Formats: sequence, structure tokens, C-alpha cells
Amino acid sequence: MTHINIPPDHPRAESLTIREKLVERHLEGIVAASGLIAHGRGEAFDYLLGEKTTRPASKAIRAAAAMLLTAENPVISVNGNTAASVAEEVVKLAEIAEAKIEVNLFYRSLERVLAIKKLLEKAGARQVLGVGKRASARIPELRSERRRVDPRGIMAADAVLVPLEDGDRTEALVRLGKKVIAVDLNPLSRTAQKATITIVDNIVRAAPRLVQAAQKLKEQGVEKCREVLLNFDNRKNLAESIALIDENLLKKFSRESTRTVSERD
Ligand code: PTJ
Repeated sequence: MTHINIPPDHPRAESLTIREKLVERHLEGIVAASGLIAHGRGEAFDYLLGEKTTRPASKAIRAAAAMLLTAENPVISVNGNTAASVAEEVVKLAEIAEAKIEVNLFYRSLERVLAIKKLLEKAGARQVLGVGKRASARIPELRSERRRVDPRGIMAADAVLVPLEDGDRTEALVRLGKKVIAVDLNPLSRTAQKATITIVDNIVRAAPRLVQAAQKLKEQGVEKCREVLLNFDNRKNLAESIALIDENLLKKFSRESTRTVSERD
């Protein structure tokens, strides 16, 4: 049930609908209050990226799919925002990549973990790790609630997909020798900078593309996946995303500067 009526012809109808969905999921106890703030931060970067999946993002998506498919024990880490936005895609991707799904929260409470588990199960998940006492392992040197992980999941994983993450855990997972795939609209964040593969895209657009890429690469086989990974350079890819933001700002600035003051107001 939405709280406002979003006119379908509103120029920002799509963005407003996504916002509304997150607000609803917050009221249902799935998205943390801070998750709404995090979403606003993401929106600002999305605006600067042109609100579309860019070329570097597409390359990173393909590399991420290849990494999940070639991993021995891949895990998809799910927080409130991810569950609220792309639960179905998480389940599909897990099936294709034979990955486990684990709930891992920064603002952890049993109620939230259970609400997210329920949402994932409704989307078709058969097993959800990281619930209650099952999250009995600890990521060393990590102080936040994100340190609580499932010994059958993130702790045993060699590759972890971490959408909308905070930098600390990404760094800690990399220190443990795990490959980390981040989805983060901010290419300058610590997560984006420290991950093994960074997808600078909105999770809402990236997740269905990740499912498609994984399906296609699975059909093409493991050698193709290795080739994709060999040809991917995360630093170069991040630099391309930052350059695109620069270009968009310059374009916007030159358009704005040719408009009259009354037009701008
Ligand atoms: O559900 P919890 O308890 O685990 O909490 C989740 C949040 C997101 C609140 C928590 O992880 C957090 O505080 O994250 P940060 O440090 O605010 O980082 C979130 C990052 O995700 C920021 O860099 C945002 O730009 C980015 N982001 C926000 N919305 C999206 C996004 N990236 C991709 N797609 C989005 N829709």
C-alpha cells in the first residue's frame, strides 16, 4: 500500500516509486531508518551517473557474474535495502551461480533478520543463512554487527557479493582472502575502492543485469568466465565511472550556464 499517489506521467515517477517501496519496507521493519538516508545518498550519485547502467558498470556486471560462477563457495550477502529492492533477483542469481544467501545487517536485530528471511523466502529462497544463533562466527577486527556471520556462509565463502555495503566489512573480508563484489553508486566510497570488483550502478538496475549475465556466461562455460576475469581491471573501471561523472557535470554545467536566470528559477 503506497502512501502517496504517484502520477505515472510525473518526470520522476520511477524514482519516486522506488522511494515509496523503501519507505513501505521500512515501515514493515525490513529497511533500517538509516537505509532511507543511504538510499538518498545513492540517488545523488545516480543522478550524476545519468540514472542508467553505464558501459563500465556493464563490464563490471559481467566480471562479477564470472567471479560468482567460478567461485568454489559463492555467497550473496543481503541487507535491508537489498532485500527490499531486489529479493527476486537475489534468489534467481543464487540459483544460477549455486550461491548461498545470507542475511547480514549493520543495524542487526532478530526481528529485522526474520523479516528479511521471510521476504527472501516469499521470493523463492529455499535456504537463508545468518539467522539468529546460526550467525555464530565472527569476522576478526570488525566491531560492527556486520561481524556476525554464518560459518556455513560468509565465513566459508571465497567470493561474497555485498550490495550497499559499509567500507569496514569489505576491507575485513578482503583481509580474510575473500573476493568481494560490491554494488555501490558511489565510486569513491571505501567499499567501492576496496572491493575486488565494484559495480557502480543502482542495485535496481544492476541485479537483473547480473542475473542475465550469469545465465549467459554459464551457458558459455568456465573458460569464457576466466577470460572475462582476466580482461577486467577494477581500478581502471572505477576511474572510467569517475570520469563519466566528471563529463556529466561538465555537460550539465555548460547547459545551465547558457540558460537565463529566469529560466533557471
Ligand atoms: O540493512 P542494514 O542494517 O545492513 O543497513 C544497510 C545500510 C545501507 C543502512 C548500511 O549498510 C549503511 O549505512 O550503508 P552506507 O555506509 O550508507 O553505504 C551505503 C552505500 O550504498 C552508499 O555509498 C550509497 O551511495 C550506496 N547506495 C545507496 N543506494 C543504492 C546504493 N548503491 C547501489 N544501489 C542503490 N540503490
